[in-house]
Amino acid sequence: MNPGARGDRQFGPVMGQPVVISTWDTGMAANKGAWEVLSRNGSALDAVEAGVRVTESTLNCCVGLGANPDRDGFVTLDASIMDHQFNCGSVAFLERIKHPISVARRVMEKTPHVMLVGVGAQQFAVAEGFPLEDGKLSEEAKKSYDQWLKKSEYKPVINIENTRSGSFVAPGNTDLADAAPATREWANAAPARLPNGEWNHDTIGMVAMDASGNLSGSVTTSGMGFKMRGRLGDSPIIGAGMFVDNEVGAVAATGQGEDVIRICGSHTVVEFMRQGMSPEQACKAAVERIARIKKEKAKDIQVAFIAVNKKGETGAYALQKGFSYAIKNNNEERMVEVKSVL
Ligand code: SD4
Repeated sequence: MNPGARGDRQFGPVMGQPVVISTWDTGMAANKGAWEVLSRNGSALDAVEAGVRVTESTLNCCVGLGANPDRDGFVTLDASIMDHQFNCGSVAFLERIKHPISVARRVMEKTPHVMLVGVGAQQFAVAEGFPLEDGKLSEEAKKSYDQWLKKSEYKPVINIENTRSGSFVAPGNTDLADAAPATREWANAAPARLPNGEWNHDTIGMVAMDASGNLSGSVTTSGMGFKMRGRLGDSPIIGAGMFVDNEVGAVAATGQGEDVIRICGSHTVVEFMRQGMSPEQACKAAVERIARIKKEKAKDIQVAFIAVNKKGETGAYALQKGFSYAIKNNNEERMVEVKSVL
């Protein structure tokens, strides 16, 4: 069978038409970084690494070492990367390393493994020559952490795992009014929205197609601000936060990782595209699945997917209004407002 054929639908590479898309406004600068590679006929893999490194290098609430810490005051980073041949690598719960995406790539290229976490990931990074940074919070992160500490009345909660509601709660939401105190505390530990009212996430997820028609994807994040220590989201989990099948398409997710993991989100979007849906339709179908699962609680969270298919068509869908993605190709460089289920 033609390797590009799936059922009655053909996915041929679009030679010479590179494209890169990435999540949220910070995607504009990240796309520029990726474009430097793509416009010189570089690989999609190099592009998605270079692109999100731009975001890792800038001050951002939710990406890189300047980001908001966990509830114990430490910045812990997650990242994953995948190429057009199912090679993939990820790091999670990584501390004091500036470029987790590049460590993820080394995991992919230099170890027989896919995923390294915590101290082991850090040891590997240092052995590979990545500098160990000082671990101090950025001024901005320190301010928001101090503010969060005041309101959270943080204290360790016993058996919190047994009481979790599975949903972060927006400020003012009374759904948990009757819940066990520990449940409410856990909800407060990782607010759905930051003090300025914005959603508590700003992951950079990026997918790209290069001039040879090959696809790759990357994600890098500090996860949810003020999360429980040790919490991982979807971003480092291949198939949840990001997935690439070079015969079909590439997908990245942002938003509340727990609910992306629940449906193996990015892989699910790829499979919908394999069935013939456009990138937007496929992202929509996955978001609708999350909405069905979450029922009433869907209004308290945000989840979104971005996707590119083998024809270089792009699309996205979000659960809530307000999500946008950045696109760059030979013809355009702009933000795209994304439709939402709610
Ligand atoms: C996570 N999806 O850790 C990532 C980052 C994010 O809300 O967007 N957080 O769940």
